[in-house]
Amino acid sequence: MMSDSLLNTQPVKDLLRKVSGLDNDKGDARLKSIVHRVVSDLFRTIEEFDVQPDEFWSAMSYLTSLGQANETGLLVPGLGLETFIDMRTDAAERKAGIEGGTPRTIEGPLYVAGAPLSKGEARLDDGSDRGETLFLDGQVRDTGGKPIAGAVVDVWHANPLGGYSFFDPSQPKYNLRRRIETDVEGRYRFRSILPAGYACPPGGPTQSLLDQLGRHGRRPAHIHFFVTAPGYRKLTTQINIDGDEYLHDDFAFATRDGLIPEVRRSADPAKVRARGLNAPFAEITFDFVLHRERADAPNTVVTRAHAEAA
Ligand code: MBD
Ligand code: FE
Repeated sequence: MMSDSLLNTQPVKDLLRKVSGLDNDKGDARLKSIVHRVVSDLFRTIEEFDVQPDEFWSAMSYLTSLGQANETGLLVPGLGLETFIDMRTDAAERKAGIEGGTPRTIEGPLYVAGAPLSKGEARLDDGSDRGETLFLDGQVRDTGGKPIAGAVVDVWHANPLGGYSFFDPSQPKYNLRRRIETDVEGRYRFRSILPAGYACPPGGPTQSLLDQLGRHGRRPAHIHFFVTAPGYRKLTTQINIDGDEYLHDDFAFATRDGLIPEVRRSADPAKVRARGLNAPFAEITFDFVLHRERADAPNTVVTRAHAEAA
């Protein structure tokens, strides 16, 4: 930084202190410090890049349109912020001696609370969607290999067009969203249809920024999970559908080793008939390994605004 920068002058320093309330004794001390840092960094960016007024106001109308389009939750993973938050939780856990178990990855913006709850098994689709049938099953265990009965596997995924129910109003309520309680052996299973990858809304503010960064806004096909059980650390994760062209090129940076299970495909007519189907289907087995809750580790239950289907 140039030493003759406006930023180092007393009037700008005074301005930043007043802006962030550091010159009064009211309000929230932590927030004041953070606002001071963020606004100072913005001033610095404007100064160092000699940002012109037109550019500045274009950025402000960008933020307005991002909020109006309800895409803040989409830009955040697109800029790697949600992954960075996860990296920090991973690091804090390592520091607390928590290692192994199923890796976490980002929640993303498309969870809806309150999906129907069932015991042991569920069907996520209502049969109206065309798509390859998927059978997914697995076990929830602790890090010692002990099955966890009564764990809740809260699962959500896109349809074969990459759309999520609720956000895509053409889909039935809670389509492809369920909560499944594990049985006495810690097992869960469900029938659904294979999702397709997600694409940021074309023409929206997130895609428009990505375009200017020379990036795409695509995610590989994936299935989201929250896995919870009393006395255990909440797991937020996803699995990817192997073979997707964006598997290792996710605009939201959520793909991780350990989250790409094998997809077993069956076309054998006898097997197809045995499942009551008339077309080839896919099967995935995926087990979840949870850590016991501990007071000295960062909380993994994240408070975040969620939609709830009306
Ligand atoms: C998704 O389905 C998603 O999971 C994320 C992280 C971002 C956009 C769409
Ligand atoms: Fe998703």
